[in-house]
Amino acid sequence: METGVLNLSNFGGSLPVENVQDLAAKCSEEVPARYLRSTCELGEVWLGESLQIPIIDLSKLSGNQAEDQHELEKLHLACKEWGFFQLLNHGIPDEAILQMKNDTERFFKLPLEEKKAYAQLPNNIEGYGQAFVVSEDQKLDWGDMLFLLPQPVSQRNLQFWPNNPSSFKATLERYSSEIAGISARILRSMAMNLGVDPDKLVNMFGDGVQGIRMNYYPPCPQASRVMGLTCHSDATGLTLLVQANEVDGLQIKKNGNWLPIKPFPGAFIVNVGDVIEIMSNGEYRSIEHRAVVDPARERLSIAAFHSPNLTTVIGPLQDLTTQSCAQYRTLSHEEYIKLVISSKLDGKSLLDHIRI
Ligand SMILES: O=C(O)CCC(=O)C(=O)O
Repeated sequence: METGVLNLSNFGGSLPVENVQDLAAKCSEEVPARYLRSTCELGEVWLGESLQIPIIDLSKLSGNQAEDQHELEKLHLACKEWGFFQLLNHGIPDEAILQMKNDTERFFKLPLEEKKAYAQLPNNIEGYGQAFVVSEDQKLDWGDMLFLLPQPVSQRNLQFWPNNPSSFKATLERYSSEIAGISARILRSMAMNLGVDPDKLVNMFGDGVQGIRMNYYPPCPQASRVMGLTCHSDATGLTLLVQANEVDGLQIKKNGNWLPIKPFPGAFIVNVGDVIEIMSNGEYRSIEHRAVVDPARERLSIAAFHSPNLTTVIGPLQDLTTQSCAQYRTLSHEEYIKLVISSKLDGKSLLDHIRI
């Protein structure tokens, strides 16, 4: 590895906790108290069907035609007012997505001992296990995950990439590169909308960090009292998520309530992360979201997180702070990653440390 380049392997990890898939197989009625949440934390869920996140057609985002201008405006509003949208006509072949879903599902179906061969190591965020457990008394999420860092390619830790299913490595490699391509196209449109050089964000995110988190949420006998993934905003720049099976569970915070998201077949759910909120100097919003679980069916999702390359500092873009004051501090990428890894998931609390 080149000298002077940050090594993503040693930034710290999560405290080890019980495997939830295994625990779920043993719990037929009551789950341990550490998983149960207060009514206040569970909040109110929006039951109407009328409100849904915007839909963006990527094939219309080149910005060259009049109809593209309309789609760019829709994207701008989606990023400002929702921080979330569904992305259609993205051009990734269905079969690449299906293969990724299938291989993920097959990995989680392996016996625990086999999955443990890819377990997270102390002080490392990659591998099979849980994330964001930073204290012994913190509430726990009803889910396991396999987290990998496919990019930058020079920093891949193939020891955490499953050998079973045998197609997994090739599938992830293809998925990772297809998704990074889509992410770059969205970033270009976002830069145009923010009024900065169209290549600005693409250059910052070029050869950047891509993390892929495969989430497995087992069914839970007390589903309405636990959380699959605690309410959080993404500490990264841009996330593209797919549900790997037919079970819904993603909810986003809207007007103080939780809004369930119904994914369109073939769409990616895209969201603005904290890094884009910071770089846009608060114009775009990274929105709190969470995953709930089902009483009878397992749920799987695959989230692909994109962050700038490791030489990029994290702060408001200079072009956006000539007319108005910077609303966030500028941090080195190293400082930023350390802050993220040492924090538990807690809504938007990370941004509160950085907001001026
Ligand atoms: O499972 C989901 O739908 C949400 C996943 C998520 O928010 C994450 O992995 O950060």
